[in-house]
Amino acid sequence: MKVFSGIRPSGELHIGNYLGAIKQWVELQEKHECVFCIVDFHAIITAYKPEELQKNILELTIAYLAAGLDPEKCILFVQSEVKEHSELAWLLGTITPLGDLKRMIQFKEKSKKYPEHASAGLLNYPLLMAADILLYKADLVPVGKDQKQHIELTREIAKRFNKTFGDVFILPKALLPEAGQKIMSLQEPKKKMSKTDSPAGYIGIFDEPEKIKEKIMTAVTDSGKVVKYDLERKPGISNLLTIYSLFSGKTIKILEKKFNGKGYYEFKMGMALLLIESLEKFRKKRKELLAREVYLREILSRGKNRAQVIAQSTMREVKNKMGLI
Ligand code: AQP
Repeated sequence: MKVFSGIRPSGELHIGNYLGAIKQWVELQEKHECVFCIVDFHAIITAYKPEELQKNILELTIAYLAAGLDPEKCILFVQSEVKEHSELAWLLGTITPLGDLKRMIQFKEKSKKYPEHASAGLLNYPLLMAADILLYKADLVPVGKDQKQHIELTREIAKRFNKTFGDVFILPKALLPEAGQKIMSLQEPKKKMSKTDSPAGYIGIFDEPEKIKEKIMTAVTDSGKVVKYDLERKPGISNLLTIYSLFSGKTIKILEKKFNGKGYYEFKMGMALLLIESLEKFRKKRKELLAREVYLREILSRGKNRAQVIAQSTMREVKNKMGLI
């Protein structure tokens, strides 16, 4: 199977990105042809600082490697370095009804949250995402739940293209993890954990031990005392239980038993220790990689060359079918 996915270099990678996306990528690279991208063209849709973008790209490269991606087993590259992504996005825009883009939940949410950035770019971003995926003829797209609707739209666009111009594209499927597909904010447990929100709401995969502890101890919970999974009445504790379960490999039922009669303080202390320990290898690897910029740039350059070969070949087929060559 062919696999494609990407993350925006728009801030620190958090445990939601890790549990929802990267953890699956690391497993998939063992068995499938994987292409993983740093989607910088997507990062400039919302507010960003141009002087920080290159640093964020390198930081995300480090995060990919520290979390376990292996450049010998997958292709890693930066989206804007392969121009076929934006070229195909334009072509796909010509066959996509405006209404399909306007009904995307992310467009509605992000244009409400950042009215000053309700740009054509924000509206059109699912077209660029469709191009990212379709260029590599991916069968599977491992993502968190928030991206599911965009993958469904990508399928529709691919279907429409194939029907109008002849078969070129594979119809991709979203691959969501069984648990952890939507990790919630530590401060607002009814909202998804997001890297552009306040840092108290997320745990960065490279956060230092004191920070991890502080964020978990101040995570919003309900006024009760019982450590029990109940999404309706205890969204905060339920979110913490999900995270605890995924990092420890223990089921939520077992954790409820373990903390039966012990209260939130003990539960949170246990969770802080677990996360400090689980994320230690990421912090260690990051420190090593920070001193190896040439090596990182080499990986991205090799990835770009490999990605370009695939992207150019698909674009030739697309242009041929559309009468552009
Ligand atoms: N809270 C989450 N739980 C599970 N999966 C998540 N993902 C994001 N947040 C969660 C998944 O991580 C991948 C990368 O997402 P992205 O950075 O490209 O865009 P995003 O969805 O917009 O991520 P953020 O963290 O919320 O960033 P900002 O604040 O920049 O918007 C995707 O597979 C996503 O599903």
